[in-house]
Amino acid sequence: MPQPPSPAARDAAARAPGTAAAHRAAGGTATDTHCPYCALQCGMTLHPTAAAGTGAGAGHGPGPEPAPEPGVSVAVAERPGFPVNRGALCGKGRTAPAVLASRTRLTTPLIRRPDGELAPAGWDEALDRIAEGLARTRTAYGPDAVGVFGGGGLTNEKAYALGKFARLVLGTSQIDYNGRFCMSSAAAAGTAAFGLDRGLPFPLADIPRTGCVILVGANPAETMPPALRYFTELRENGGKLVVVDPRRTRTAEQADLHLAPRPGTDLALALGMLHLVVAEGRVDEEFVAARTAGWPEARSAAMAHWPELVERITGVPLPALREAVALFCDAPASMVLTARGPEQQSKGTDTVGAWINLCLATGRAGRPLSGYGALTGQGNGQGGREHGQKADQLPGYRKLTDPAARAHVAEVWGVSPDSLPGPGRSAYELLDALGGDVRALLLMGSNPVVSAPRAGHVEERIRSLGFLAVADVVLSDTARLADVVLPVAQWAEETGTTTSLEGRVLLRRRAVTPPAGVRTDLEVLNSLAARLGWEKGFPTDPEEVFDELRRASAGGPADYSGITYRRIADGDGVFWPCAEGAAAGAEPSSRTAGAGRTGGGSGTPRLFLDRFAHPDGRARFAAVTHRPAAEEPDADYPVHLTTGRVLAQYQSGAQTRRVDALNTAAPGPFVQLHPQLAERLGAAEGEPLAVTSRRGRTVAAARISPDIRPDTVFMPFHWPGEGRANTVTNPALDPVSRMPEFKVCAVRVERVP
Ligand SMILES: Nc1nc2c(c(=O)[nH]1)N[C@H]1C(S)=C(S)[C@@H](COP(=O)(O)OP(=O)(O)OC[C@H]3O[C@@H](n4cnc5c(=O)[nH]c(N)nc54)[C@H](O)[C@@H]3O)O[C@H]1N2
Ligand SMILES: Nc1nc2c(c(=O)[nH]1)N[C@H]1C(S)=C(S)[C@@H](COP(=O)(O)OP(=O)(O)OC[C@H]3O[C@@H](n4cnc5c(=O)[nH]c(N)nc54)[C@H](O)[C@@H]3O)O[C@H]1N2
Ligand SMILES: [Mo]
Repeated sequence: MPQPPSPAARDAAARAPGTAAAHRAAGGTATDTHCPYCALQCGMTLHPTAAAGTGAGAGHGPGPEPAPEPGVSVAVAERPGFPVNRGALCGKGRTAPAVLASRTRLTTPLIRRPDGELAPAGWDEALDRIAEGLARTRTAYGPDAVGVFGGGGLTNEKAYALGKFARLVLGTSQIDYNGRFCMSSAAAAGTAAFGLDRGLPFPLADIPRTGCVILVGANPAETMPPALRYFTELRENGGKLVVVDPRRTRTAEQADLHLAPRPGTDLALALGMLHLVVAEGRVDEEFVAARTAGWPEARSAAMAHWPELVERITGVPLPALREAVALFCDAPASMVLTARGPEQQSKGTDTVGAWINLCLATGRAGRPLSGYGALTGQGNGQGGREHGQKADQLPGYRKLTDPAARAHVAEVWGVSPDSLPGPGRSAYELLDALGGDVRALLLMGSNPVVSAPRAGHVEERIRSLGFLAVADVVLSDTARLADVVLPVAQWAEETGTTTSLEGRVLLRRRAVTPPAGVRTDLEVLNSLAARLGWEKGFPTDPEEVFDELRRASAGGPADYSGITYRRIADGDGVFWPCAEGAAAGAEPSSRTAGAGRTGGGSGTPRLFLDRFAHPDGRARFAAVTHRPAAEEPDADYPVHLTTGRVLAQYQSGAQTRRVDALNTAAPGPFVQLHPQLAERLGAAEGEPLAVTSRRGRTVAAARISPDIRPDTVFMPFHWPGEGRANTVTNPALDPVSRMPEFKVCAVRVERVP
């Protein structure tokens, strides 16, 4: 029987203008794919619209909503068959096609002219300029004078190619990415405890079936709305939801118990709960003896955290702490899930370690329907941290310092292991070094002028670069500062894989032809590599890149070798690890899918049920003790500032601030503050407030609400300019993960005269 063409082959065909496939891709058929935004990677179906000029009528398929904006060539429709979101989508996902429209897009390369303006240029001239800029810097100052900055929204193929480009073509160690701001503390703690970092070691579908979930510093009602249903179903099934957040969020409103600690005190809170677990005789001694190591040290560290002391540090009343322990321990199975609240702290790794300790001590890990998980953030936040754009990493989640890993990957790349550089700086440290010993930067998939901590300083460092090249889909706030800007294709315009927060590897399919003048990131890397002497090794066909990634990842912790485009094209994705040879078998029972084992049909949905991934199969406790935030309130800066997200905007806003419907829902920055604090300041709703820290001053409208602690203000970080939250945030780094302390610093809040 003839084989159907692979998705990438169909893609290649679709590229040739005038072919039937091109016609179909441009306007003939519906395409099942995934959302461009968060790590949930909701399934959606894209329908061509009349705006594409293809003649496809509006009544095509199930009613797309909302009405597409002018110039938009596809509309989003529900895809109920995809199990993760079962058709549900948030407003960002529904309006994502607006960012495809050429009126919001970059459609030509831009080069900075001698008069200082960015002006349209041809592709060859732009690519030549970048190759020259990078090569000149390398020749004059050495390879480490050239930096590369990537993003967790890039597909696996792009993240892999970018890491390879940095190490091989540029020979630089100076590469890191925005996932350092996102996932690094949970990843570091998960790796230390379990020997493997996959955000969720079980599918979301397990949540409604467990008995109790403690959701720490996570606001899925706004950050992953289609996933909220899993928590609602948990409660409908009689399970309990505990939310730990200094704010009473839309998520906290759903909880059976809401604990509102002072920002930056989760470590004490988790240790206080563990103290109570020991004091109340709730330790699962059998589990601890059989499946863990390091309990005596962790136990004595926790015992130093008396409940009364914890109450004083966190501001959480002791009875509420006791109730949380009871809910967690009385349930037959329970989970702790963290997101950025406890992780984006200068002690995020220890904090996550303490929450994992709670799971291990009570036997709530490595068992069905129990465990610790982190809710990964970006579209490819999981895969983006596995395949080599991180400063210390090679593909397959291998360590750059491990000689065996270097030898394996060097062989796949056809180079000598000695030619691979060592680990480089972490994201903030790299940004901080710009204009110093890192003089040129290639940036792909991030907008640090808005999203980096102490952003005023970062912006100044970026401006001081000798050379900056940015590849983006829009003229982002950072792209505006570049010497050369390249307009690239995005999600619906190209095929690629992402790995969702569940560790599910998914195929995002090309549904439309990119605007004329736009190329893919893979094409950009291919052309730059060729100009810098690497004619081979940087294919532009995503499936070819993925096949190489499979080989590079084979045998590594994140083993993708058994996953193929064909295999994920028509199903619901495959959970890694999935080694070659495991491809054809039936799905293993959840009992037998152990730590390092690989699954059959759908890969390995559940990890650690037999053993953890350390060589001895045991999980490790973390012997951690509480310490204060890097900056505590004082007389000059008496209020805590914490930061985060709102429903209708995404990250630096580069994409969502270009969508009318989303700007109507969330038009600009604000300062959320308690009525008591507002009264003390004499502040009225909507009036501008200045928020000042040791790093700078930002101004945004007062939003007075009883849903926040009186000693804390909250700002979303989605906007540049006067209301940029990151002007004031503290770049204090976690010593292990190098994660900045986005979630707590000390500020002064004042009315603006
Ligand atoms: N709408 C929208 N959705 C998104 C994104 C977006 O930008 N917009 N971004 C995506 C990405 S990359 C990510 S990483 C995720 C993030 O998803 P979340 O982690 O859910 O989002 P945040 O708003 O950053 O933080 C969650 C909560 O932490 C609380 N918090 C603040 N300080 C503390 C603290 O010290 N301790 C505790 N326990 N809680 C604290 C905040 O009040 C906030 O409600 O969202 C993803 N989804
Ligand atoms: N104060 C504060 N700051 C924070 C956080 C916080 O909670 N508080 N959270 C942090 C977290 S968790 C994160 S993840 C970061 C995120 O912050 P950023 O890294 O700035 O994230 P985005 O805004 O998603 O930037 C992605 C950029 O890549 C572009 N892009 C999209 N698709 C593609 C593509 O396929 N190719 C290329 N070349 N470009 C593309 C987009 O247009 C956009 O300009 O912010 C961090 N900053
Ligand atoms: Mo993130």
